[in-house]
Amino acid sequence: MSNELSIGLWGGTASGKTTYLASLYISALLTMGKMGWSITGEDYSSTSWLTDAADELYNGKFKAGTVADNDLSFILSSTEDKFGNITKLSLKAKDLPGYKYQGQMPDELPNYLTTCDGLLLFLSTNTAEWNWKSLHNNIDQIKHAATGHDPADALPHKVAVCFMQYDEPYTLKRLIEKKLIKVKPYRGRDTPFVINPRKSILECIDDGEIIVKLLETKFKKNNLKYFTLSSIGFWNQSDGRVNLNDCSNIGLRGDGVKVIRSGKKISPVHVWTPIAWLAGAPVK
Ligand SMILES: Nc1nc2c(ncn2[C@@H]2O[C@H](COP(=O)(O)OP(=O)(O)OP(=O)(O)O)[C@@H](O)[C@H]2O)c(=O)[nH]1
Ligand SMILES: [Mg+2]
Repeated sequence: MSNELSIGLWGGTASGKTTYLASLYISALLTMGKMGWSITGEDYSSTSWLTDAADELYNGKFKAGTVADNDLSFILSSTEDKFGNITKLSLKAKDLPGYKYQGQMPDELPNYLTTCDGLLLFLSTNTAEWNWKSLHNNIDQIKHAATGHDPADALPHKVAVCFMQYDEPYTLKRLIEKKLIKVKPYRGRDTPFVINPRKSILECIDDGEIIVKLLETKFKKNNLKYFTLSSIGFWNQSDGRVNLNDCSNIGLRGDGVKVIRSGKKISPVHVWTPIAWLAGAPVK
């Protein structure tokens, strides 16, 4: 038996959309053979895009900002549970340049977002141009694209609100100051986790308060959940311990290009968790 849902990606410039897709693949490989999820392209071009992006990330590099519209489709499937059920999701991940979500979105975008059952909304301290005003306008367009939807009503979608890149040093420092970080073992290494993702958005994201209020007014409160994610994880010392003063996984190459310090030992944090929640599967 399988349970099929469609999920859409939504986030401004540099919120981490492209890196996230690559990290899903890497994270799935790391848990292969155990209870978990897998991702594969629905067609050859999506598969080859995904393996290229994952290979780049695995080799310690970020892809450049997206310039073309990549219409990608993936199948996400969970491993079989004890009743033989498999959850299958279709991730219609338009990997678009983030500026398309600023100002008035081109018609195809609200049309796509409104047909999804679940949405992954990405927020980060990196997204200067996409702000609460963009969010308000995006939601308005999604409402108007939904056939038969009274614009005065809350939208029916489930939204996983994802605070991306919390590993970023300035963000992590602020989270530590606000006592929102707890270090716990994760896949054999010490990893800093955020205790209260909703509060972390209020504390760290520009206009966090108004963004959270808008979301909680425009969507049904029970259909919203907050997450903190890192597509690249942290830098650990050789014994697997983490030093909170030196755990950023970003390094700079001699020519100034950002690289991932851990290289092939990259370990994305919680990237599948919002998907499990959207799918109605237990969230670990
Ligand atoms: N620290 C940290 N930085 C990240 C992470 N993911 C992405 N970044 C940084 O953010 C930049 C933008 O990430 P992308 O994945 O390209 O963002 P995007 O939303 O696809 O951006 P556009 O394609 O321009 O809309 C990257 O080049 C990295 O510098 C992460 O998990 N942690
Ligand atoms: Mg991109």
